[in-house]
Amino acid sequence: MRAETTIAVRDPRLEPVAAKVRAGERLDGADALALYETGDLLGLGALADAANRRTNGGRVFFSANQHINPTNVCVLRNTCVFCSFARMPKEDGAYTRTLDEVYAEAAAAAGNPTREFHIVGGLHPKLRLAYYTDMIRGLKERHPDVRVKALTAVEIAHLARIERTTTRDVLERLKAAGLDTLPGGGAEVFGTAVRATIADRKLVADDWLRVHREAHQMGIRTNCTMLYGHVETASDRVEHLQMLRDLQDETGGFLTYIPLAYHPDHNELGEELGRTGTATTGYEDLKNIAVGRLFLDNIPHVKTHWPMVTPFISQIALHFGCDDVEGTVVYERVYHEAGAHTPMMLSYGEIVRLIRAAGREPAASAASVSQVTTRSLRAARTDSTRPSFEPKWRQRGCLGQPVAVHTSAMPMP
Ligand code: V47
Repeated sequence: MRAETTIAVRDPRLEPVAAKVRAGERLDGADALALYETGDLLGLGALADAANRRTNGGRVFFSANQHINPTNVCVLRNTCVFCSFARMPKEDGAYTRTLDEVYAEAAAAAGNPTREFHIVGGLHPKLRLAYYTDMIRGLKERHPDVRVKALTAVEIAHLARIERTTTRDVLERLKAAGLDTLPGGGAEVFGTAVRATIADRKLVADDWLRVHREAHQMGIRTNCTMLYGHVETASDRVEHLQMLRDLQDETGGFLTYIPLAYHPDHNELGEELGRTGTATTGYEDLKNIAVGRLFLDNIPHVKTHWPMVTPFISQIALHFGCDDVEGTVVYERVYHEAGAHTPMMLSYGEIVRLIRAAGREPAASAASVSQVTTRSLRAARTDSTRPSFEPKWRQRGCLGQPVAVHTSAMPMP
């Protein structure tokens, strides 16, 4: 008897969903809605845990990474009302790093196990594409073993506008400079009503998806996200996940899904909702991990973002369908300016300890990693006209054993 046949759910509405999960069948939108609406968190978690173990066993991936936010100047400062990070060019606290300052910040990677720079920032009205291509080239020269995950689809589209060129051209020039992967930010919630409320002038859903499609077609793997816990409904969440799943069916290029917990401090939306000082609840955080795992059956990894939900919720998420933990981070501004009370960084050893203490294994050999396949990854491999997304990576960790694997920083073959 397979382990998952024993999963018990208390909510009768979950029974048909549980039957599909046991049989390895795809869930539809109505199933996802039932999962979001259930009060049976433990039943939901058990289903997601079973689905995760089927794909990833007990392995938990993480990336020894360093976040870099080169500028907080952003033309969307007054319209993305959920954001506490952005500033107008002349506003108090506005900053833009020179390349030398970025290299000085990145120098922390030397002598550390860092294997990925995660670079996101505001939409600066004057910074040209050359600033970013020079930055990536300079980082690669100084840290040849560190991969670069940089610029959300929103930033790519902004650069295309400034340069009067296409997003495809921007991606090509970034890739030539050494860009490895794209982060999943800027997706927020795709539904037009929600987007009009929280991010009125931001890149629309179809364009966000188009940039990721273009990246995938070029062999650049990307992540995807959903910002939850503000004005969105369960139906909005399901619609958002459906759009991600559809693109993944088409391209197979998403590597990791990361639900991002909205933080209401120091932003207009938080004040309007009267929620300054509070964030999402652990219940919602775990639910979003679990539904992501169950509905996004074609995206190999689901990541918990400990700076937003706390390291301890992240640890519990490992039993709710999650197989990937945000990395060491080092220093970041986007969530901490919005009220995240978590540490700015976790050490490599602390992340390993969190994972091991949850009874999971922060280790993967190249052989076990190559077993990570999904329906779409298999499909991608059989279509010779598309880039192959076969994983080929592994990392030897600082503890002298193969411990950490960079799901979000996987190099292309
Ligand atoms: O798109 C902004 C979010 C995102 C707030 O790909 C906020 O591995 C909560 O791209 N409360 C940018 N969230 C971050 C991002 C990211 C993060 C983690 C992992 C990855 C990855 C990518 O930060 C934005 C937005 O959704 N954000 N403000 C806020 N007040």
